[in-house]
This record gives sequence, structure tokens and C-alpha cells, in this order.
Amino acid sequence: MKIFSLQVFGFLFLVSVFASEAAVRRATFVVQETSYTRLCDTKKILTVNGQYPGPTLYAETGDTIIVDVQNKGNQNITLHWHGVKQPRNPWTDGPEFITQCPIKPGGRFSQRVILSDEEGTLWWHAHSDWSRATVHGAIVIRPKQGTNYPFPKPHKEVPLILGDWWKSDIEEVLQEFIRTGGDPNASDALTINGQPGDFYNCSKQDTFKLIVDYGKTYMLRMINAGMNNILFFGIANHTFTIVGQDAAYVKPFKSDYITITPGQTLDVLVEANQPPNHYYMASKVYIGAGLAPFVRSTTTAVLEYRGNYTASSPPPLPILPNITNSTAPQSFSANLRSLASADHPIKVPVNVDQKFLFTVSVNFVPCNNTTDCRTANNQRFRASINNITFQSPKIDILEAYYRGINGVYGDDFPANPPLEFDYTADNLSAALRIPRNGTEVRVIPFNTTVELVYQGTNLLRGIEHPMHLHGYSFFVVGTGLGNFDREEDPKRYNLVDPPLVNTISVPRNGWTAIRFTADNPGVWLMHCHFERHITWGMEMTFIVRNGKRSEQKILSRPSDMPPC
Ligand SMILES: *[C@@H]1O[C@H](CO)[C@@H](O)[C@H](O)[C@H]1NC(C)=O
Ligand SMILES: *[C@@H]1O[C@H](CO)[C@@H](O)[C@H](O)[C@H]1NC(C)=O
Ligand SMILES: *[C@@H]1O[C@H](CO)[C@@H](O)[C@H](O)[C@H]1NC(C)=O
Ligand SMILES: *[C@@H]1O[C@H](CO)[C@@H](O)[C@H](O)[C@H]1NC(C)=O
Ligand SMILES: *[C@@H]1O[C@H](CO)[C@@H](O)[C@H](O)[C@H]1NC(C)=O
Ligand SMILES: *[C@@H]1O[C@H](CO)[C@@H](O)[C@H](O)[C@H]1NC(C)=O
Ligand SMILES: *[C@@H]1O[C@H](CO)[C@@H](O)[C@H](O)[C@H]1NC(C)=O
Ligand SMILES: *[C@@H]1O[C@H](CO)[C@@H](O)[C@H](O)[C@H]1NC(C)=O
Ligand SMILES: *[C@@H]1O[C@H](CO)[C@@H](O)[C@H](O)[C@H]1NC(C)=O
Ligand SMILES: *[C@@H]1O[C@H](CO)[C@@H](O)[C@H](O)[C@H]1NC(C)=O
Ligand SMILES: *[C@@H]1O[C@H](CO)[C@@H](O)[C@H](O)[C@H]1NC(C)=O
Ligand SMILES: *[C@@H]1O[C@H](CO)[C@@H](O)[C@H](O)[C@H]1NC(C)=O
Ligand SMILES: [Cu+2]
Repeated sequence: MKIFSLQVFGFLFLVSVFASEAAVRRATFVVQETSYTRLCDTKKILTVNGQYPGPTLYAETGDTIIVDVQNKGNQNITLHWHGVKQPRNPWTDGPEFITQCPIKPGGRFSQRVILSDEEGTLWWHAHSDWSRATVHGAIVIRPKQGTNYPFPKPHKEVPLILGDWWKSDIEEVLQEFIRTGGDPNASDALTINGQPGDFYNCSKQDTFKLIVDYGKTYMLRMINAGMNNILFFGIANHTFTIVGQDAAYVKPFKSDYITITPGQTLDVLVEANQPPNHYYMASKVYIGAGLAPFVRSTTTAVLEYRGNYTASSPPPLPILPNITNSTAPQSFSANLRSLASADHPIKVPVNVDQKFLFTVSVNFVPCNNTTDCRTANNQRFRASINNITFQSPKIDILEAYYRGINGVYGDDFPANPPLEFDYTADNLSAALRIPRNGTEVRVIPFNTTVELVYQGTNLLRGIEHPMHLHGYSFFVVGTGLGNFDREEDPKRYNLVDPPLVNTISVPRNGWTAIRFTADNPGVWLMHCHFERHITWGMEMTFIVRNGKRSEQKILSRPSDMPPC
């Protein structure tokens, strides 16, 4: 037996491990109001352990981390471990009113974060209202002792978290957004590791810096923790080698820029092979054909070579794709393929038991209050999947399912769009735009192989949707523009080395086909990772039933589940 320590924001924990077993690690997360200054404004934000971004959780493949979450803030909160499959353990997955009721002020909840085959970078974030704007952090999962990266070990590994900063209180932004029915206010700045960077006078002295040694290779553990935008990121004069995505390895490929959606993570290598200097790392929004307000400025950090030289002032900036260039994200993601090597084999479902086609739409509903309906013509935005706008129940779906409580949810989520139409046509009839409300789940028997095609629609405005599934990673077997063709498109699927991810950007007015084996029993949320679309109702829930054997059933209910 060996003992090692885990440092989380000043608390030192001693953890004992049997060398042959996966380790159990512990961390304490205190949710609290913390005074922060950004953009020359000081305000209170919700943090974990006083940190923004929050503390990084470190683990090795297959470990379990027990996080003791204490809510010392003044609002309800839940925490989600994004991309962690949590085998048989939906209990501590986190989405509010899906798998738990919120942790109330003064409450606590000991959350087991059960890792299995994830290796790379994931993250954790609040999963109640819009608290995740400031309540988030990295999860770093290194190869188990005795195993290696499928590439030379980088000299250093650095989490780089992209985020948003609002000068206003995030709850006020949310409340105003809900009340008016229009788009939410854009954030006031993008951030890299919490800092807007050199283009903001009030951030300049604290701009994030990565000091590098010439000739060494660095791994950037990139996370888009931003709320509402897909982002571009680059480093002047340096080329990336992308090696991982959503804690699964990909075939290495080179690119001058990356595209990263909210919810997505990327592991990228950067070789410090340029003349010693200071170079800007920069990120800005990819907006495509979207119309929602967004922050137009660029956030920066600095890659700084160690040594004695006169640095260029200002440092060179990376050249990022135009914010409207939809080819740039598409050609970037087309390069992402599973490593699918002997050491990292993949098991793509070949025969499919159940096929689903889900339309993902932004909608309009009429409303009647001119003060409140900021949007034109007394309309209010909504969003839907298969024409259903998700309505949050009052007690969580998992509890209702586990205890057999009726009336909390229905099990009629449609396998196909209730109405077939030319999803991506221009000028669709306004009558199609109004969705219906519902709290419907789709029940899937244990071990079913599932194919799910996300079909974007142009009902109101076609836009990309970064769709995220809890409890699973899934293979992205195909994608295309226009309407999905059930006969022709499957012929071009990639069943050899499709990427294995937990979040996928469905192209504007296009489709994406994913496959997974439903071997993780539980209640699992599926939603768009644009926060404004979640608020508009772009969510649904899968219930994957227990298998016959005891190791195929949901674990028993923890006794400290937060009460409703
Ligand atoms: C949102 O933006 C509008 C226009 O700039 C401003 O008047 C309003 O105060 C903002 N709301 C919040 C909550 O920041
Ligand atoms: C930042 O500071 C510079 C120099 O003091 C000043 O010229 C500039 O107007 C400031 N910019 C902003 C946005 O405040
Ligand atoms: C960075 O690249 C640009 C364009 O390729 C070049 O002009 C510049 O000299 C390079 N800067 C450094 C410091 O190498
Ligand atoms: C840096 O280089 C300059 C000129 O070559 C030299 O004068 C100076 O002492 C060096 N500084 C350090 C800290 O090595
Ligand atoms: C981006 O593309 C649009 C449309 O092609 C063009 O009008 C705009 O000038 C471009 N912006 C930049 C910064 O290149
Ligand atoms: C869009 O971005 C890609 C990748 O950077 C580039 O190759 C292409 O030329 C850009 N297209 C336009 C119209 O700017
Ligand atoms: C709006 O108000 C009018 C007049 O009171 C009413 O006829 C109509 O049904 C209302 N519409 C909605 C969507 O509530
Ligand atoms: C319309 O909105 C205003 C401002 O929020 C509110 O005071 C009023 O009660 C609302 N009227 C109706 C009929 O909902
Ligand atoms: C959605 O459902 C509503 C209410 O049943 C209906 O009016 C509308 O046409 C449907 N739209 C689509 C695209 O299915
Ligand atoms: C749908 O739910 C919203 C509240 O979430 C409510 O305002 C609206 O009236 C509901 N629509 C229908 C058709 O029931
Ligand atoms: C799942 O089903 C496949 C055949 O469809 C079977 O080979 C496999 O053993 C099943 N797995 C479990 C865990 O039941
Ligand atoms: C906090 O959560 C409880 C349910 O657990 C709910 O009754 C209460 O309304 C919530 N409070 C707020 C401010 O949302
Ligand atoms: Cu969306």
C-alpha cells in the first residue's frame, strides 16, 4: 500500500491506495460567494473554494474521486462532472431536477465521480440555472501508472479554460433574459484561465502567461467553459498537434487554429520551436450565421520563452478564421478521428437495435406583454427537440423513476419528428414554429445499440447546436448538410475510426449521426450546451433500464441525496 497526497486549494488530503487497484481520491468543494475584480469592477461571484476558474481535480484512469460538496453560498446549486460516464451511478451526475434536487444553502452532498475508460481532459461545472458561468474547473485524467500517453510525454501539461465574464450579476442576466423572451446579453469579455487579457486595461497585469523552454513540448488541456459561443483559439507562429478530445485519444493532426464548442475539451501539443519571444495566444467567437449578440473582442494570454532577449512589443497575434467562416469549424472537426490503435481499441456499434431521429430547433411562441416581449411582434424564443420544449419537473426524474412516483414525467418522447417537413428549407411556415411543452423521457432497454441522428432545422434560424449526452461517450459516425437521407447517408458512415465524444456540434441546417451502446443504466440528460438554448428548453432525458444481472443495475441510492 502506498500513500500519496492530493492538494486542492490549500487542503491537503492523504489518500491510501493499493497499487493494483484504482485509487479513491477525495476533495472538498466549498461553494461560496467570493469577491472578485475583473474589468475594473469588483463584485461577488459564486465560486468553488474561492477560485475562478475553480480547482482542478487530478486523477488517473479508472480512479474514483469523492467530492464533498458544501453549499455555503446563498442559492441552490448542483455540480456535474462533464464527460464522466459514472457507470451505474446517475445519483451524483448533477443536473438539477433530472438526477437530483438542488443542494440548498447550508446543505452538502458527497458526490462520487466514478471514472472508467476516460483518459485526457474533462471538466466539472454547476448544472443549475446559469451558475456555471463562474462555477467550473478542469478534471485532468492521466494514464494509470505503468501505462503511457500514445505520444511522447509532454514536458508540461497546462489546463487552459476558455470562459465568459459578465460585469453584471449572472443571475440578473438570466432573469432579464427569461423575462424579456429575447436573446441574453452578451458577456463583456471572453477569458483565458479567468483573465480577459492584454486588450483590457484592467486585466493586463494579470494576463495568463505560459513560460516555456525552447525545444520542449507542452500539452494544453483546452476546455470551452463559455456559455453561449463556439470559439476559435490559436497561438501566433505556432502549430498545434491535436491528440485528444473529450478524454479519448484521436489520430494526431496538425492545425494552426482550433475550434471548440461549449462543453468540449481538446488536448493539444505545442512545441516551443520558434525564435524566443513573447507570442499571443488568443481566442474569439465563431458566430457563423448566428444572430444572437456576442462579444466581439479577443481574449489573450501569452506564451513566453524563457531566456534573455528583447521581446517584440506588442507580441504577434495569431491569425484566426473569420468569425462568419463556417468552413473553418467544419474542416477542423473533420480531422478528428479515434486513435483506434491496438492499445486504444474502439467498439463501434455495427448493428443498430433502435434508430432515433431528433430535430433540434429554435422556436417562437406568441406572448402578450409588450413590456416583456422585447423580441419583435410579441414573440418569445423557445427551443425544442422533436418539437417538445422541456419543462423542468418539481422533483427529479431519477427519484421518480427509482421510487415509481407517477405524474413527474411521461415516457412518450418521440423516436422521430412528430411531423415530417423539409427541415432545412428557407421560409418554413410560421405555423410549424410553435412547439409544445413536455417532460417526456425516452426509455431504452439495457444494452440496446442506439443510432441517434440530430437534424438541425431552419424553423426560426438555423444555427449549430453543441449537443451533449450525460452518462455516455458516443461515436460520431456521420455528418452532413441539408436533410438526413435514411437511404443514402448511412452508406457513407465512418464505422472504422469515428471520434468518441460526449459533445458534438450539429452543423447549421445539417445533421449528425451518433451511435452508442446503452450499457449504462440510469437517467441521463441530453441537451444543447449553449446555455441560452437550454433555458429555452432544448433538453430531453433518456432512461436506460437495468440489465438482468446485479452488475447491470443502478447502484443503490446514496443516503445523503439532497432533499427536494
Ligand atoms: C443588458 O444590456 C442592456 C443594453 O446594453 C442593458 O441596458 C441592461 O442593463 C443589461 N442587463 C444586465 C442584466 O446587465
Ligand atoms: C487603456 O489605457 C490606455 C493608456 O492608459 C488608454 O489610452 C486607453 O483609452 C484605455 N482603454 C480603455 C478601453 O480604457
Ligand atoms: C511570426 O510569423 C509572422 C508571419 O509568418 C512573421 O512575419 C513574424 O516574423 C513571426 N514572428 C516571430 C517573432 O517569429
Ligand atoms: C542579457 O543579455 C545582455 C546582452 O547580451 C547582457 O548585457 C545581460 O547581462 C544579460 N542579462 C542576463 C540576466 O543574463
Ligand atoms: C469576414 O467575412 C465577411 C463576409 O465574407 C466579410 O464581410 C468580413 O469583412 C470578414 N471579416 C474579416 C475580419 O475578414
Ligand atoms: C475559412 O477558414 C478556412 C480555414 O482557416 C480557410 O482555409 C478558408 O480560406 C476560409 N474561408 C474564407 C471564405 O475566408
Ligand atoms: C393575447 O391577448 C389577446 C387579447 O386579450 C388574446 O385574444 C390572445 O389570445 C392572447 N394571446 C396569447 C398568446 O396569449
Ligand atoms: C407585463 O410586464 C410588466 C413588466 O414586467 C408587468 O409589470 C406586467 O404585470 C405584465 N403584464 C401582464 C399582463 O403580464
Ligand atoms: C409542434 O406542435 C405544435 C402543437 O402540437 C404544432 O402546432 C406544430 O405544428 C408542431 N410543429 C412541428 C414542427 O412539429
Ligand atoms: C409552456 O410552458 C411555459 C412556461 O414554462 C408557459 O409559459 C406556457 O404557457 C406553456 N405553454 C403551453 C402551450 O402550455
Ligand atoms: C450486449 O448484447 C450483446 C449482443 O447484442 C452481447 O454480446 C453482450 O454480451 C451484451 N452485453 C451485456 C453486458 O449484456
Ligand atoms: C431551491 O430548491 C428547492 C427544491 O429543492 C426549491 O423548492 C426552491 O424553490 C429552490 N429555491 C430557489 C430560489 O430556486
Ligand atoms: Cu443549441
